[in-house]
Amino acid sequence: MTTRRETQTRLDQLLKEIEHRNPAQPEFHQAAHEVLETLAPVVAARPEYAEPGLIERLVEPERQVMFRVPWQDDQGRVHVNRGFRVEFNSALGPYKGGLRFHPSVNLGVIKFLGFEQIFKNALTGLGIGGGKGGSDFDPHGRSDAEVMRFCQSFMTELYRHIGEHTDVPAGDIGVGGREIGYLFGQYRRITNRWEAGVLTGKGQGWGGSLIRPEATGYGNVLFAAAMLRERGEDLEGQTAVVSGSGNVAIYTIEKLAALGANAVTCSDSSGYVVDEKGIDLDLLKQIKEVERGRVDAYAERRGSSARFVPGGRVWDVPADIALPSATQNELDENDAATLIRNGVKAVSEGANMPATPEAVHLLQKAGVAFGPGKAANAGGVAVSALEMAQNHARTSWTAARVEEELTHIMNDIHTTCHETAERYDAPGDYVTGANIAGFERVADAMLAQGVI
Ligand code: NDP
Ligand code: 2IT
Repeated sequence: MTTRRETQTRLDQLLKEIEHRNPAQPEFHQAAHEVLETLAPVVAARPEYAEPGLIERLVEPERQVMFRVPWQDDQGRVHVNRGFRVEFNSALGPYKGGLRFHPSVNLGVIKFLGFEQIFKNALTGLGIGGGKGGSDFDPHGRSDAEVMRFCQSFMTELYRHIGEHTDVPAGDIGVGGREIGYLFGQYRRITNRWEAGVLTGKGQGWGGSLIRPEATGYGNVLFAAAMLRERGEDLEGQTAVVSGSGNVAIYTIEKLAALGANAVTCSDSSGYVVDEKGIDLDLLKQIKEVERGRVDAYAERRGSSARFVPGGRVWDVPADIALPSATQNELDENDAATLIRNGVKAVSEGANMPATPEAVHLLQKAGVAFGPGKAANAGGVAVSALEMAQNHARTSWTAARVEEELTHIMNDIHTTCHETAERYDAPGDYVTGANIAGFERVADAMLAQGVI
């Protein structure tokens, strides 16, 4: 029998090969490290997982598509962006995962997100594989017409790679209801099909699921609540710091308030707002969802309880719980030390990989409950899969039904991660629990389906 130490040596060797074979993709290396450094206990315990080639197949996308996206701005100038879709793993179902439009997007970023998505989607217990896509297009400051032309050009290539049984994109940073609408319209025009299940996050009048916009933020708060419950606490009366002010952050703040907690911050790439009375959600939604403005406008209009801190990070504000909901690597070791010094009890990742590996280790060492993104933010993709189910049945469920399903799914994910961590001698370590539980489900399906 192979020992854990021998197995870890083999995984470390594989990590070196991954770095060598995928140069200049630091985010992908980071995501692969974070998973592979927790798998030794399960690979050592179950010989079938040590089968040559299994993990090597898991870290290699099934297919990667890169394409040119030319479009014209309102002055008639031509711009050329780069489009991506990484179809990582379809052992459990059609590739499923969002599209990100942000200037920082490159192949390594999309691969990190696609790799995370495999395990996240497995944890939901639903039949969805892992994929991700996007573009280095920056929607900030672009008119609706420019965004529409970009989306149409993007879909003019993407349509040939996706489909309700093949690959089902959704939103992520820079892609919300407006963009999904333009993308869906172009897909329908090119294919001449009403194929509702080809994209999720659609508008509610034309195939979108109720609670999909809320699902990621709501789900993350439910996951944080489950971690606190495990320690005999709840959210009532807790102060929370939330980063970001987009889809995930807004509905995180909404659910915190519904469960009796108070979010006192939000942010964007210009800086953060701290509001000692708690974030006024109607004002934030008006500025971000309607006006597409910046968070300093919130502080200007809110009055004396709020101030804007240019360039700063929300983690400096004392709080009981922290919910990073903006982007990768936004919470580093220094931020973790500040949170710990201020007595934080739980950190739950609404964004994908927002905490650096050093921050995660520090938080766990200090006994802070830490919910990794692939478990904590799985509510979004889970409700996307419920949207696919509704589309397939040509029906739509009530908000109450979708929210009840979401609550079950988040509680199940929490229990699965918690129990799996205990089974592999890592009690309370949700990172290990999430990675191993997600891995087991995907690896079992891959083994059953042969070497493909
Ligand atoms: P949005 O585009 O709606 O909002 C993103 C927010 O994060 C904005 O406030 C944005 O500020 C800020 N942000 C983005 N990039 C940076 C950066 N490089 N530096 C500082 N701030 C930044 O995206 P979402 O809310 O949908 O996504 C947020 C996170 O949640 C991402 O990590 C995403 O992958 C993850 N996620 C999203 C899901 C979903 O269903 N939407 C599901 C699961 C995870 P600014 O406008 O200034 O750029
Ligand atoms: O990171 C994610 O899980 C998402 N952006 C949502 C993906 C989806 O298909 O709903």
